[in-house]
This record gives sequence, C-alpha cells and structure tokens, in this order.
Amino acid sequence: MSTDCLFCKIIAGEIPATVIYEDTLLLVFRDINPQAPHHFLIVPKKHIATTLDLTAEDNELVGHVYQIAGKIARDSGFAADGFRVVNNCNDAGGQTVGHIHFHLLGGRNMTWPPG
Ligand code: D5M
Repeated sequence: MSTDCLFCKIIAGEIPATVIYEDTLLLVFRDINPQAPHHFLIVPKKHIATTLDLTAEDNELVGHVYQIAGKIARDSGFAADGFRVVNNCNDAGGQTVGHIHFHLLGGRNMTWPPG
C-alpha cells in the first residue's frame, strides 16, 4: 500500500466506493465520473503506479484483469454487444490516478479514434 494513493485508500476501505467485485488480486468499483452506461475500474490491489512499472512478476495479474473484465461484462449483460478495456499511462495518456487501473466501459457504441 502507498499511503498517499487514492486507490490504495479505497482498497483499504478508508474511502468509500461502489464495489461490484473483489478477489485476492483485484478490486472492481464504479467510476465516479462514468463515461458510459457501464463504467467500472478494475484495480489491482498491489500498488503499481503505471503500466511502465509492470514486471514479469505481474504477467499473471494482468491476464487475470482481462479474464475478470470478460466475466463482469458477461454478468452485467453487455458482453455480446461489445465493450472496451482502457489503461491510461502517464499525463499524455490521460492518467490522473497514479495506481494502475483498467477502465471497463460498455452499454453504448464506442468510437475510434478515442479522444
Ligand atoms: O482514471 C481515473 C478514474 O478514476 C477517473 O475516471 C475518475 C475515477 N475516480 C477518481 N476518484 C474516484 C473515486 N473516489 N471513486 C471512483 N472513481 C474515481 P485515469 O485513467 O487515471 O484518468
């Protein structure tokens, strides 16, 4: 845990969030500023700042993120229509919280390129 990290505080239960899934590796909760009818944040419990800080030790963790993204999309009923998983890295990538997370967005038609 990083003491100064918003998502570490949510994982520790110090800041409230609408949690929809939890296991030993991940916490998934609703984004406070949803960009789609379904917008969840899939957050590894391990404090990893950005994608650039991932190591080979995290390969299983990242695979698990995508497996759980599919499970949540199926369980929430938007998997068949399609969805998007997004990881923003650093300032130009649009990252605003310095704890790695994956946006799971569904329930509307996505456009490309993203903004
Ligand atoms: O995404 C960071 C996301 O985190 C952004 O979509 C808002 C969301 N956010 C910020 N604070 C909270 C709390 N307290 N609960 C739920 N969601 C939150 P990024 O990719 O870093 O821009």
